[in-house]
Amino acid sequence: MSNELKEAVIELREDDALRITDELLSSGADPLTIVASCKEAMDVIGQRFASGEAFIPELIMAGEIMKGITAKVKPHLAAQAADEKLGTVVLCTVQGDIHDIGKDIVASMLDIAGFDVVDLGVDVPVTTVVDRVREVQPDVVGLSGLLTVAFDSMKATVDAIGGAGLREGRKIMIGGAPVNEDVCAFAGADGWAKDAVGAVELAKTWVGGA
Ligand code: B1M
Repeated sequence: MSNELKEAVIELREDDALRITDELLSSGADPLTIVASCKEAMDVIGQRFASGEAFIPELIMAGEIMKGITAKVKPHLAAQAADEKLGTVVLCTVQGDIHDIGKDIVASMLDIAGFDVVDLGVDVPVTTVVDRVREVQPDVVGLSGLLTVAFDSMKATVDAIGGAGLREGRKIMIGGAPVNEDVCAFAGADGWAKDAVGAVELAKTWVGGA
């Protein structure tokens, strides 16, 4: 973990955060360790927001910094890309939720691991997910959400996929900071992952690539 990077993100020092990221990457640091440091920083900012010490502009700024860091990290992840195609994943952030930083990292990691990723974006209506699942016929459907209200959207989306007769032969994965076993059971998903590495491992298990 890079404490220097974590501190720079927490203190919203964008230039420093991007410079430290460059330095870490050129010194051969593991890109996923960089992402993990940033996630810790985002958790601190989130706690400050929840306790009234930080406000929406800070959340927005933190999001922008994180996006800048992710853009720098992605090409280094791509260097480890697999040749073999493992399957297709339809991925989105569920209806009512616009958080996409974690989803985008999951999308990149799945892509690098050999999955074709169809990313539907954020705040995606249940009907859109169902329509795209019918069209794409993916092996895995991935639903991301960071808000507690997203749990209801996840459940509604899982139910609608089942209701449309589209669950056979595919798995549904959920994830996002507040997601755990209980949320997975509530939503009726097949599994959940706590981070992007876990998401790739689970998806690989499902398609027989692990
Ligand atoms: Co918001 N936000 N936010 N926010 N935000 C949280 C989530 C919050 C926990 C902060 C807090 O209060 N402590 C809180 C939710 C509380 C709750 O519901 N219980 C919150 C709130 C309240 C809100 C608003 C409602 C604020 C407001 O307007 N009053 C609003 C909601 C808007 C909406 O969605 N409708 C809002 C808005 C925003 C911004 C737009 C300003 C910005 C997001 C920018 C963006 O995404 N483009 C933002 C941010 C930055 C955060 C925090 C600080 C950081 C999120 C983040 O990017 N983390 C967040 C606090 C926190 O997370 N602790 C917070 C870094 C990222 C790498 O981690 O997304 O967890 P994460 O992804 C990880 C794993 O979770 C996993 O892999 C990723 C990589 O390891 N993963 C998956 C993610 N998706 C997966 C899917 C999988 C598997 C694994 O399978 C499919």
